Amino acid sequence: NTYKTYTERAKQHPNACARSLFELMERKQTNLSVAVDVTTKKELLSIADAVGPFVCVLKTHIDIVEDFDADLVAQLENLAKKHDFLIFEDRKFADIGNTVKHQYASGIYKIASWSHITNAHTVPGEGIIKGLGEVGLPLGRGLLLLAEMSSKGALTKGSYTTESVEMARRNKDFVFGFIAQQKMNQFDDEDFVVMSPGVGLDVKGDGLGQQYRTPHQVIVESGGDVIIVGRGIYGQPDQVEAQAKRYRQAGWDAYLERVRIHK
Ligand code: UP6
Repeated sequence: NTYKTYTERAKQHPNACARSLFELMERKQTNLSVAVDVTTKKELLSIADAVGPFVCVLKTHIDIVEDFDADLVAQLENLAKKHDFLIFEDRKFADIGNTVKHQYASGIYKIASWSHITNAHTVPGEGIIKGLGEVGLPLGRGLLLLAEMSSKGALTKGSYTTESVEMARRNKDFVFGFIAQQKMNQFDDEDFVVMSPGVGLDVKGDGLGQQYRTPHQVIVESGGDVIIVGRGIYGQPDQVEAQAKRYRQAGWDAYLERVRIHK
């Protein structure tokens, strides 16, 4: 399935969140997700508006925004409609089921009410998926599991990764994919979406453990589906739109190459 077109995968996919994602990727011809890791409402909205036309998914870390308010969420939702993208709050839940249930639905952020996609570590075991699912499933939300991290020395490897994939297999109603560095599909009947962070065209790292690969390495060589790019795009404020176009093109060219090679 990794080597099929996004359209073919949209037609066959059992998960509604994955279906709408694949359809929108094909419609907008983009497999780019921008990570907008900025700390003010104004910057977040202005970058989201600038990159909106070029992304399939806008990734947020909502808890770093200093002047967060309900209006920010309303405006983000408007931009998602205007530009046709999904919102992914990169919350990286990591607690027991009962706690994450509250963290997902309640508090100041009420993530489940506005974020189409969120993610979770598998450290606590499968209860974390059950807890988040109680909140997210009735709302039609989708969950990604962190099967592999991009950073140097990450412990997400070996049996941790394979057991995370097993957890996803047992919870396909809610879990539609992974944050990972390579494709995770093993069987003909499974089609997990892999979103890969740690993507950059100009630098190899950030001095704090982040490791970057190119869109070609991620999509063609490793079988990832969505490239997640943060500082490579918003790093220079006067180049946000130009960089978004550049990464969108690099990601889409890589996807077309992958489909061509495996035809
Ligand atoms: N992220 C990673 N690596 C992971 C998981 N998530 O970098 O394994 C997230 C970071 C950040 C983004 O939290 O939001 O992806 C990467 O940003 P960057 O392109 O600026 O390094």
